[in-house]
Amino acid sequence: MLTIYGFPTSPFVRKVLVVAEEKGLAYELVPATPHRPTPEFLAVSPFRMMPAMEDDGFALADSTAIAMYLDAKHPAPPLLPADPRARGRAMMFDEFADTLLADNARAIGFNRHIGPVLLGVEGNAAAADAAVAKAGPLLDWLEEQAGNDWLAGDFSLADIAVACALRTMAYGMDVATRPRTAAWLERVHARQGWREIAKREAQMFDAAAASGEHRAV
Ligand SMILES: N[C@@H](CCC(=O)N[C@@H](CS)C(=O)NCC(=O)O)C(=O)O
Repeated sequence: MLTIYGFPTSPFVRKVLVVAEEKGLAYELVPATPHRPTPEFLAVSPFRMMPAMEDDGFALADSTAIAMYLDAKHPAPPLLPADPRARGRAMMFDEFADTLLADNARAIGFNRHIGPVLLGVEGNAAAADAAVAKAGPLLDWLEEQAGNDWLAGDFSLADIAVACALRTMAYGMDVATRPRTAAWLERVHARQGWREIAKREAQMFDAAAASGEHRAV
């Protein structure tokens, strides 16, 4: 049985959850936070980061590593295009999402919404504003890349990773102001797997914010 540890407001956890949904996998999501780690979480997350997973005794951390593991174990539908150029681009988008985009997304989403509402900590408005300024050119580049279909050939890890980083950014700003990006995001958001995770994320966010359960940061 596949167990995924983390909280879906993280772009990396969300990415793994959407991958699992796209592949139609049965899995259990165990809410976990690196700030109040349980022994079970520490046992599978050597770097104290989310996401981490355990699958029939096999533990793995890092969203891209987990995505690649799941893709190798459950090849259909494929997460990566077969065409060499499209595959290279898919991995480039995944890296772009996980580094440049996610760094700014977290600064924006956390300081403007997730921190104050979910964790009860005051957001750093200046840090969020600085991240918005840095995100501008990244979003301009994404707008140039977005066409009438998916980012790298067929629907792939590229679309999942970038949309997941943008979802975190969207907690603190409108990410759909550029027309081609907005249309592409709508296509991603219409997919069944995305809808399932978005619904669960909203429920978990609201429940955690209401209970104060995660306020130990
Ligand atoms: N490269 C990792 C990044 C994971 C990561 O940075 N996760 C954050 C949450 S969004 C985390 O667990 N941070 C805990 C910490 O920095 O203490 C991945 O793709 O999974």
